[in-house]
Amino acid sequence: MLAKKIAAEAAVEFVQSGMTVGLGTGSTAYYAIHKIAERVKEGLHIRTVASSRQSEELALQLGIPVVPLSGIQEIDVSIDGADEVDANYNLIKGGGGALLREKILAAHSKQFVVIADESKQVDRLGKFPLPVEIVPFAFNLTLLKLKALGCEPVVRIADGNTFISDNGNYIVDCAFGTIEDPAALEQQINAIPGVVENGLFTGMASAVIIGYEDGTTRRT
Ligand code: ABF
Repeated sequence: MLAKKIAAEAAVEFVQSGMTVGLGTGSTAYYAIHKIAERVKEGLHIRTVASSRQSEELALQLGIPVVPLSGIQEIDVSIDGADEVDANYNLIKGGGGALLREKILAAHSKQFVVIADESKQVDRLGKFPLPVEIVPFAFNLTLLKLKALGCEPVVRIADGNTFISDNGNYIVDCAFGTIEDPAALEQQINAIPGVVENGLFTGMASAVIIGYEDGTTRRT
């Protein structure tokens, strides 16, 4: 898909030799990882950390050096996709189930560059059900607390089984409808015992690159 590819490739211009780079997850981040691999072959000297097993495997297959997160202090730039992006750079992420590691990477990145095709732009977040990662223990009680915040929580199923994140947890997709105050909701959800993290990323993005099917990109 052209729009995703060109947004991803534009973001890779942020990467320079000597940097530690955070690799996102998903079909847009896939193109960024491929572009980074091309540049590594041309002599770009970097190390990377990955936000999912899937992205780590892809990077290693393509010859990109990947180091464990435990071995680094800070990330220079992370490049990652999103499910929704609002005009204030607030995001919903986690459609791919990697939101916890993605948020850890973003929180430790000097620059967090978000890449998306035009379909991800929204005025207000909330049409895309908000993914929330919860521990399996007493998950039904955690669902009650989530419901009390005004959503319909649904435990994610994949291939007929409960989806298990890279961290051994469940993902619950929470349809809130329009989210009036994303920053407040992000905190309210994380205050529930049993919640590990949620897919609202507020005030974290340093740049957003949107790709369009006509072959243009816009950096906001
Ligand atoms: C990850 O991939 C996510 O946080 C988000 O859920 C998804 C974006 O989807 P895609 O890039 O495949 O459209 O970045």
